[in-house]
Amino acid sequence: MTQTTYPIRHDWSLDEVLALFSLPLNDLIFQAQTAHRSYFNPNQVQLSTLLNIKTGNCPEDCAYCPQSVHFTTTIEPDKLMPTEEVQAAARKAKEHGASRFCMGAAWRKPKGKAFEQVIDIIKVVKTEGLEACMTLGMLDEEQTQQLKQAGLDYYNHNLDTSETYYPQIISTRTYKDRLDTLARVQDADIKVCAGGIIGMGETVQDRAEMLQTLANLSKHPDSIPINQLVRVEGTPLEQAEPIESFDMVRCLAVTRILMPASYVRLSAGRTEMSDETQALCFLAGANSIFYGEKLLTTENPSANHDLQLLDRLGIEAV
Ligand code: SAM
Ligand code: DTB
Ligand code: SF4
Repeated sequence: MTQTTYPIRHDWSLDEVLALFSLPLNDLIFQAQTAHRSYFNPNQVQLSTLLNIKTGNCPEDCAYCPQSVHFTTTIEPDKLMPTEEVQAAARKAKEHGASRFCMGAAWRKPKGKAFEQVIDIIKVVKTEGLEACMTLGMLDEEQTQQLKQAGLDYYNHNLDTSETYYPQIISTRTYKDRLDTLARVQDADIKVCAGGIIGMGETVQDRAEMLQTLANLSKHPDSIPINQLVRVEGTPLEQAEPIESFDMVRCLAVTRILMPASYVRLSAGRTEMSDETQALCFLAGANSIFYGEKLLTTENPSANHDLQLLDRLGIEAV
């Protein structure tokens, strides 16, 4: 498994990252494989199951998101799910083989009684023997400490795109807001899950800038989800130009090289990918997926299909 010490760096220049994006694919994959094999068993993929615990009516205006109150989509808004329902879903995920349970809430930031319930939810998920991950929007310092004390393992908070492109996608918060929450999570010693979305009309330079920002944080995120945009009807990005599968493969490979010891997740967008594309993504260094029929509000491949695919590739689910 751990054969060589591939360097962990926090001083990547934009030119270096762009140079990786420009490598011939075979050279890029070779380098990503070398990085991957330095820190991980290349034949294992971690399974995370997602549950949307609070749906829709979000005051933010993220152009990709069907849960924003600013856009008209088919999403039925719903208040915070009762703790028992979350527990039942966590138990089912564990029975199906997931090791981490990720819960999302369509909030700008958590508040009041709902936040108190979130604390109870973390505790019950932990009693089911799963790692707990939450994504609740911006956090203040006190909330971050309370999440840590409740036993939260991971907090997901994506940068989503480059600082340059951010204002084209979201107007209701700044990139600095995002970085501030990430710093609080890291200071509280909660593992950071932070990545982004590709396919929103951004340039390769935007992708490189986003990955450079993540790689040059004082500590690399422990988990990095790379999402392919799910183009949802009614959102401003509904008609975004589809990316080609090699864009995803390259982005995952560069992520693996920049942050060799982190879990890199092939996240949203897999329903539009062939089995062969997904195999290439694993070859490029992705070693985590969302597992289970649903992401937050959109479809994911069936659990059976995923287990069969992993089996066909000789990959063990962990
Ligand atoms: N409201 C919180 C926030 O934005 O931080 C947490 C939930 S939000 C839905 C979590 C992440 O889902 C976003 O940061 C984004 O990366 C991802 N996401 C949302 N809609 C998406 C879409 N249509 N395609 C791909 N990823 C999406
Ligand atoms: C992440 O990076 N991707 C997940 C999770 N973190 C919360 C969400 C994907 C959402 C895809 C669109 C939807 O299902 O609403
Ligand atoms: Fe709200 Fe999160 Fe969706 Fe943005 S991505 S609209 S913050 S739920």
